[in-house]
Amino acid sequence: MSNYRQMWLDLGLDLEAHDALLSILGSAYQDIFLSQKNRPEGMKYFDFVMSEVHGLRIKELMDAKAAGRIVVGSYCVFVPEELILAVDGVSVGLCAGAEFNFEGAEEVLPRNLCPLIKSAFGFKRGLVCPYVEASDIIVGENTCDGKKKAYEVLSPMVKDLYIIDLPQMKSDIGKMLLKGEYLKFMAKLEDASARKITAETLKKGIEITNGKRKAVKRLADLRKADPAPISGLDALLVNQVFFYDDPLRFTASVNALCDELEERVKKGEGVFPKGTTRVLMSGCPMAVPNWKVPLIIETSGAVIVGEESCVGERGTQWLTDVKGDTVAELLDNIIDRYFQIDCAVFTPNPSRVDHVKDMFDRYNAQGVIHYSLQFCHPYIVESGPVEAALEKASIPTLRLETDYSQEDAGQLKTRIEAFRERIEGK
Ligand code: BJ8
Repeated sequence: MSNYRQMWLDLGLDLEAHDALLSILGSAYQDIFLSQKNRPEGMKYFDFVMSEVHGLRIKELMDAKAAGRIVVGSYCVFVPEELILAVDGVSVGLCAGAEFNFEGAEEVLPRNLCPLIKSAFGFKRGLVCPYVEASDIIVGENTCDGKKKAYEVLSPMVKDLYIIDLPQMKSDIGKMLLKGEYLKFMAKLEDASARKITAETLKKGIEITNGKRKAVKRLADLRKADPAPISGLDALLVNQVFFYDDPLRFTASVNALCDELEERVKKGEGVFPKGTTRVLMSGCPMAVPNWKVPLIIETSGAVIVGEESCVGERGTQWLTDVKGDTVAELLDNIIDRYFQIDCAVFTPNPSRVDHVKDMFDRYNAQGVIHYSLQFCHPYIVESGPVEAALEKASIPTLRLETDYSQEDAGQLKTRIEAFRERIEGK
């Protein structure tokens, strides 16, 4: 990584703070991922991506910029990657999952705010995130109140913050709003990139994005097997890398991993013994390096077999229809696809419970762990009705609310172990 110091300086990073972040990230990765037993060989690619997450990948972004392509950073799965690819742009996810420089974040934001937002601000104010600094446009969106208002504070700190207004109800008017906003976003991308979106470029963008989604769906399907051929931690990592790797290389690497996992399933090989208690995660997204709860679960005698989350199936389960000969037709397909995302900012949001139940059945899960980040009102409030609906359907459910600190790790472990014992009927 030392080869990249000049690049980081050119991006304006604070090298001392950045070194500290890399060292925390590196040792957490070593402890959590590299110490797992019986990992698939195919995870080596993702280990490499993570070891170069601020190195080679950033160099690729800088090379893309030098070749005249734009880099578009975003914080939400409502930002359509298809449109960014249609102007030959590079899409990167910017959400942050570490308790880093919260003091800096709390100088401009309230303490009682979701850690995901505080983390993004901590990274920005601490000048440690090369993805933020490399982005030509940062796209915010009107989802939860925390993000919506925080973008107002972020605006003067970045060179070009573009906000997409999003509907909060799945109504006809809501869909029209989404269409109007995506049309405006297309114009913004065309202007920033000096490229025109055509039916051909949009179709290509849809196909590339669908390719990623199909690959992670293939990975998800393999997790139905008992024994599970891959840990929940490794599967989460793949879903996290989804947001910033080169899309074609990512798709090829996930498919290569799946080829290997298919062999494992055929031979009845897994990462945990057959019969290990299987849980489904549901709730807030887990951005890199937020691995706390999955690590506790998978070191407490259970295996995670799916994620109903935006870093997981909520973000990837729908494909965009590629049929259509005009930009207008293809854009309608994009709107149809994104309007299905059942984020808790929508009211009401009944399809989410249906999806959790469906995933519970599909992945042969035995319990659901609902994960809310502290102060995330949409998911915390929704977790009550979700738990009630699941328990009514005889699905054991545990509701957790936590942050990015390690302070509650012991308490979480006790609760998760008790939940596993409940599932096992002990
Ligand atoms: S579509 S889940 S990515 S908004 S955790 S910042 S909701 S207070 S991230 Fe999300 Fe888009 Fe929805 Fe998905 Fe707010 Fe909650 Fe924090 Fe959140």
